[in-house]
Amino acid sequence: MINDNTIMNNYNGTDLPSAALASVNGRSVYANLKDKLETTNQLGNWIEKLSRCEMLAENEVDRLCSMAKYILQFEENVAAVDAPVTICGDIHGQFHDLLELFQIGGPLPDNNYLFMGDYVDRGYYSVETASYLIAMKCRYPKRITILRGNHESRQITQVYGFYDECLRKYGNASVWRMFTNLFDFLPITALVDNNIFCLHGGLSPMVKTLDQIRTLNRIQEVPHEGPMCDLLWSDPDDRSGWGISPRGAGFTFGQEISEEFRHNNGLELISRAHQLIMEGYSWTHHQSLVTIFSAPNYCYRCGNQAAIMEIDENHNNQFLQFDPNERPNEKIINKRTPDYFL
Ligand SMILES: [Mn+2]
Repeated sequence: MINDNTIMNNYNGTDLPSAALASVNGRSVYANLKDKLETTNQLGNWIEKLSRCEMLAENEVDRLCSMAKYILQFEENVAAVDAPVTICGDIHGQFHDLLELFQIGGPLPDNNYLFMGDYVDRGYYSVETASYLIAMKCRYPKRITILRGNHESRQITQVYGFYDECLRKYGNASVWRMFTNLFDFLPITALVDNNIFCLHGGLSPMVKTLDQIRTLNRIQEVPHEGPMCDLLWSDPDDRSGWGISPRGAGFTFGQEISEEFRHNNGLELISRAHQLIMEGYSWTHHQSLVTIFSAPNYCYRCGNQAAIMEIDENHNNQFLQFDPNERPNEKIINKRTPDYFL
């Protein structure tokens, strides 16, 4: 649990929702039943609107982000998740493909989901994608976990599309500010049944144990270096040891580092996202680490499949692959797959 002083120092007390929704640690935080019903109805209406790819009004995003902050402040840096759960990788503003993902994986709240970050940038619908996932988090807080990716950052979103999209769709930067303030509250890693460690990027030379992650102050912009940065930016590599990352942040790490981290923390598997995979998923480091990428035909031109990983009660895994949800107005721009994407 992040400590209360940290939360209060970083928390803008004026935006607490008048009626928080859901229960936190089994305790109802609704002022009364009427508030609870109104909030539930409101979230239902927002989800319905968003599922038609219609964006929320600015004041609705404000309220939604306040609700989400209220819930996320109670989540730990290493969010505890129970199997069965479906684990998903990068989405990158491909909203129609996100709807396809829920078709393939099954709807909430009948299915549990864990998303490993990178909801915004690159695709045309970062606003709708972020709004939808955050609304689902508020509506079904125990059923969906949303981790932070390296793109859930003020600095990166100003370069790769989300900032411009907010400006274009809302006419000012306030919605971008609301979302990026909320991103500071997203948990940075998750642990499924104390066994499967999930995060966006990879390992850090400064992090040997999960307890070290638990002590980090995560309520901040993604730093340029250090453990929190590495967890969101690093990549596994075929070369052994720690290497300098071509991304300019985080590190590359070899198989023996994955094995050691797994052994020291009693882990069965490390699950991460962050890299384009043509088949949607890929095993590496002698099956100790899996990469999952859930944006099919990434950037509308990479020609890749997407995948999600279903983990059942006995920790058996099954991958579901899917192709883009075709839409006539988004033609394939370029078949060439770039060598490298951030
Ligand atoms: Mn990433």
